[in-house]
Amino acid sequence: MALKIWMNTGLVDEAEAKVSVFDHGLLYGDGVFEGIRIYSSRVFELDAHIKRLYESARAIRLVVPMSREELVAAVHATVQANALEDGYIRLIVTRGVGDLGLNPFECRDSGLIIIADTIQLYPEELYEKGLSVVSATTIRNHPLALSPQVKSLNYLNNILAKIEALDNNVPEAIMYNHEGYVAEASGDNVFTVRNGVIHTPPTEAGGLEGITRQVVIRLAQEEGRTVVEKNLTRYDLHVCDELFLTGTAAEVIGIVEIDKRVIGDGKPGPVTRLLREKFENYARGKN
Ligand code: PXG
Repeated sequence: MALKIWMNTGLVDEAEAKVSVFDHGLLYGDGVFEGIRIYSSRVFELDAHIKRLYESARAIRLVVPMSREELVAAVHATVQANALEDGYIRLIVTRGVGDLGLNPFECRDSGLIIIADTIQLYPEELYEKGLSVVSATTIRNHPLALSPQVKSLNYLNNILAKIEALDNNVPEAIMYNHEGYVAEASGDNVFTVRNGVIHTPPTEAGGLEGITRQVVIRLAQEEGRTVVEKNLTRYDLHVCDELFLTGTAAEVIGIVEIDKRVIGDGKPGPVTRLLREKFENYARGKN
């Protein structure tokens, strides 16, 4: 079925949802975005996603062409127009149409696109078996270049790491920062469990401030688990008892091999399984 897409001020048919070749989102990757899930007809953690979108936009001096309230209403209108019970929303703000020069202030109006569609997930079997990953040689953006906290339309840094993963026949790669500490995976945040304690890199290490990450930290604490934000090295990933990723698309997924080292007993561990279950229940409003 053809989708209805929100383009700037209202919904249009998919066939009419087109962007100018002069949009700086295309010419320079100049813009920001969010990826949001719909579970059981509810938009998951919408306020947190809207907040992050506005912060990303502010950081790059991009004007979101709507108030937060209007944007929330536009998201809901797009979900309803496509009658989605479960799915995925891609919210995009581009710098808009300008000329062929870099100057973003020559672009008069920011572009706003909202796509709500179904989502292609990792097969269930991978959640049971766990993923293999590799350490990427491509480091995460330096914070004085493009801050990793900006969810910008320029994802080449992460795409280069993803290519390294795929070249090694694994679906994900772990990215380190310019100091050698773990930053994140190409599209997910990283957690370890060692001697019963959950660790995750602080945001300053170069990861996106993941919304799934925040939910998982809270769910773990509600279970009485200690979660410590601290810098992790490749060694920490190689020797931990459990390793897992969190993100909008992957939710909570165990890693059972990294750089050919087997993690734990080679299966997703008990903390990973518990947090995955807690997350599923929370997302679907079952707790
Ligand atoms: N790091 C990066 C670089 C991301 O892009 C995350 C961490 C996890 O953040 P959230 O807020 O989603 O928990 C992301 C988010 C995809 C896909 O199709 C990836 C993301 C979001 C939506 C879809 O791989 N990444």
